Amino acid sequence: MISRLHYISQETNGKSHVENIEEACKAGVDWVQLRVKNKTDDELLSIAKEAKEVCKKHKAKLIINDHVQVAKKVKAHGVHLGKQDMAPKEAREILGDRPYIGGTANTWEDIQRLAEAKVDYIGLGPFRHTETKDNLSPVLGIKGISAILNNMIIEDLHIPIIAIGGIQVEDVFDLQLSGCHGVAIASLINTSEDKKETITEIKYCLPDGDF
Ligand code: TZP
Ligand code: MG
Repeated sequence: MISRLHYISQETNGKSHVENIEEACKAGVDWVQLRVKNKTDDELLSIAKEAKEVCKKHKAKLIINDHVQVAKKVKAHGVHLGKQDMAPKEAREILGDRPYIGGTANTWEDIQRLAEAKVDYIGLGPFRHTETKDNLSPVLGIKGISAILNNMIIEDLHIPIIAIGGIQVEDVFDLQLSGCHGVAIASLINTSEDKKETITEIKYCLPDGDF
């Protein structure tokens, strides 16, 4: 089951990935993407092992961004792959059938390629401008996202779409109304003064059921 709220970790507010993950789990997230940039392989593996323990304690799923071998070593629930990362089909061979494999799409062409590769979900964005990611692709807005979702209906493609990029609480209802399965959020949650309230508000705008 693909959750409707994907929490993305960051080092922010003087807190480590693992500290932020624990706070997010306590505040109600059940799907955590560990997104570590600019660390050594050893540092990443050690963070991933700790993140796994925290997620296990809170019964949250752990998805590793970019690093298929790390996902395999820590027995993560899945991996999220951008366009510069390993091809989803290769990741599937390494990880086997069970783990979730998600991919990033910025265009309709990306969606078609990821559908062909049989990913389990697609992160589609950026919805808005965001400082969280470098080298951002052009912003899609609600119009761009809706156009892509309409193409998916026409082509009979059924893959959960998770909108990403600069998402605020007030965007979530419109995104789910446009046909997105859910949302992926980093800074809104990581910088929130009251994570429980923020996460409750986000979840309130999303349907209960999973895909
Ligand atoms: N990919 C596209 S936008 C983005 C990623 C990883 C960052 C999302 O973070 P935020 O802080 O919710 O904009
Ligand atoms: Mg990546």
